Amino acid sequence: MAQASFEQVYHGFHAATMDATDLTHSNGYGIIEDAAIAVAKGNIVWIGKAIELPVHSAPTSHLGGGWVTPGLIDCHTHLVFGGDRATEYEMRLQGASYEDIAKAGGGIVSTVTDTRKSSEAELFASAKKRLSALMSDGVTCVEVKSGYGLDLATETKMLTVARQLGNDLPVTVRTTCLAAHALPPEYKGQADAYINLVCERILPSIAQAGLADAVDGFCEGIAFSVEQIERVFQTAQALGLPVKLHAEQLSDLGGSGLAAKYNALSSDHLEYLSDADAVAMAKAGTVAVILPGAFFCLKETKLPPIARLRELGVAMAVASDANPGSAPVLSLRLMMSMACTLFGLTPLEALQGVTIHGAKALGLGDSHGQLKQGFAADFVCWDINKPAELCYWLGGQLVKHRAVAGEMT
Ligand code: DI6
Ligand code: FE
Repeated sequence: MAQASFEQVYHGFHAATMDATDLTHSNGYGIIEDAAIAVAKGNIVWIGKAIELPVHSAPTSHLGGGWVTPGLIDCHTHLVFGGDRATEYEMRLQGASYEDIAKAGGGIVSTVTDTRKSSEAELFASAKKRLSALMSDGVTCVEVKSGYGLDLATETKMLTVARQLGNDLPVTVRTTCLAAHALPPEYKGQADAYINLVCERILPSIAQAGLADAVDGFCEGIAFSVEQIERVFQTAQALGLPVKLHAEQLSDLGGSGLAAKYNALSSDHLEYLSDADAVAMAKAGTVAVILPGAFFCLKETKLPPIARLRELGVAMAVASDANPGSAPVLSLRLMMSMACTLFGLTPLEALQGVTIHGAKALGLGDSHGQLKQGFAADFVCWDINKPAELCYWLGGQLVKHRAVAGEMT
């Protein structure tokens, strides 16, 4: 009998495949009890019940029980930055608001100063520590944004470091140029001139160097207007790069409607999202990325319109927003928990948010975020008895095994 050409077989676990097309086994998790996964060339080449495995002669590992899910995808982070903002955190605890601090020259701009001063090696070393924490809690794919450079040299430095993280560590890294994150101090009072720099110089150069997989902006009273972001999106489109947006985090400027108009991969934050823009996102297939860590850290009280997004069928992703100001977050699983407790997602929606929908928010919906033939063999084996435990436990070490491109890491 012909043998299947597997390179490695894993068994000894139940699987929650999150497979969108084959939900016959369960209630949305794509459950396969007593499952096996066969891999070759970094991809899943067979998945099903272990007793149905085809004849093969590949090495076989028993994972010792527990549940296997797709590796977690953190689709919104700012992991590369210099310094920290613990002092600003103490100021906020004393009553200063995030916007007050930003207006007084602190906030994002203080991280810009520290990031400009840091060498590539320093940025790599500090980001590696934070990324390692996310990875040890189950992340196998992460998006990393620039946006603390706000000049060509430093934006380039940040994205080079982000690419290097992906080359050196067992994790897939997608990079996003967020040059339109804040107004650099040298452009005070000249936001349009800075947007000229972003569109005429920074984005073309970053695109030419192949350093960005997408382009992002911050549409907000303390950052850029819809008109300014539209110029950034037009430039991105001309350069062939997909867009995403920080929108409706602190107020409703209508950024998400603009994002939908440009077929953005995602619109992120969304506490102040209007109904019209939610409808526009649904029509465009733009993913709603919810960031409960920033909501929690800023003691935000306005909730994103989760029930409406659900009703409209907008895919909801959950991400860490890991950054030194509004979300010093080092666990994506904790964000799943907060997405349930603070925002009312179900544990199933939270897991979809860091797998199938996280992948979609990165343009990786056809290769990542599901355990399925032809998809990347990125998965995590968890020491749990049911998938809802991923949201239920706060902290702790639940990861038993982690595989990226079929290799245990
Ligand atoms: N919103 C955020 O959550 C991050 N950027 C943004 O536009 C926060 C960035 C920071 O405070 O350093
Ligand atoms: Fe962010």
